[in-house]
Amino acid sequence: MEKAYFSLNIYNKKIMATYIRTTAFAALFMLITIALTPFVYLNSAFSQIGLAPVPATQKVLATYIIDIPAGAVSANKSIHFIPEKVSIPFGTTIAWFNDDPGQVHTVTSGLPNSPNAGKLFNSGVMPEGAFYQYTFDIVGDYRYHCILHPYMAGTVHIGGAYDIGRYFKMASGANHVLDNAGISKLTLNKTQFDRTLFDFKPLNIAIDSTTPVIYNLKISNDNGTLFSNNFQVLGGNDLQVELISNNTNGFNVYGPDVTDPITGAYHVEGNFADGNYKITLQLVSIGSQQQTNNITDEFGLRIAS
Ligand SMILES: [Cu+2]
Repeated sequence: MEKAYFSLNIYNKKIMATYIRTTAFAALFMLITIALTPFVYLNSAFSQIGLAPVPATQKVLATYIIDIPAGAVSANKSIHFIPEKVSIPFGTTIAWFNDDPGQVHTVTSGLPNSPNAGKLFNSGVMPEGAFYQYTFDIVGDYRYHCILHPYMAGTVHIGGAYDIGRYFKMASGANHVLDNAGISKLTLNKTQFDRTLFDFKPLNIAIDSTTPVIYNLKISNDNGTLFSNNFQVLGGNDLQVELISNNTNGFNVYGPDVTDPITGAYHVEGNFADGNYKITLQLVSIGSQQQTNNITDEFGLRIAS
């Protein structure tokens, strides 16, 4: 499994970073193993002290990645988790990666020192290069932090809204809200959340889990098509696309978060004005087979602020 280092130029040295991280972790693991060996035999609980799983040897189910960036250990750093505040549909698995050189961190539910801190999830100590993953199944807002550095904090919003089309189910971190005409519409409030993940699940379409599938996703409004792009996923996985509202000129696409195998979210940045939009999803091809029978669904989306 290989995490893609998208969008942020500081992560461009992907291969080297992976190599260094793997080597450094192997050395660290050996040292800790040697140091703990006498205790492990005395008390097996020591084997659980939080050597978090290593990407190379563990299967990552995660589709959405939150990064603990270099320098996160510093209280002066403005953001300790990237992204710091996310809005995702229920059922989404998040993987947090510790990419802070030489630093250990935790991902722990709740507010620091609150009575329920760590009750829902707690990664334990994560060395650099380790990741922790958790699947959010219940709608709500979740705060989390690092036990070792309580100024490190983030928020996950789990949305329960979904729309079912003829071929696809579209779930999202957004909510259904009544518009002025009293019609319930999936509404993305960009003041509340500057980013929202959409999950497209094919319904009743047989796709082998290892076959690459290409979808076309179009965003349009009354002025016509604003954005159109093809996205590839491995057949067994949903297509996940995050819309990010910022001052980007035009649209900027990056992802997927996880490249091997492709299970990660894609991201579309744009300057979304308030208004009504249409999201059109079309199945383009399964493996080498072009789909000519127009497997397409349209979903409504309102963007508000
Ligand atoms: Cu920390």
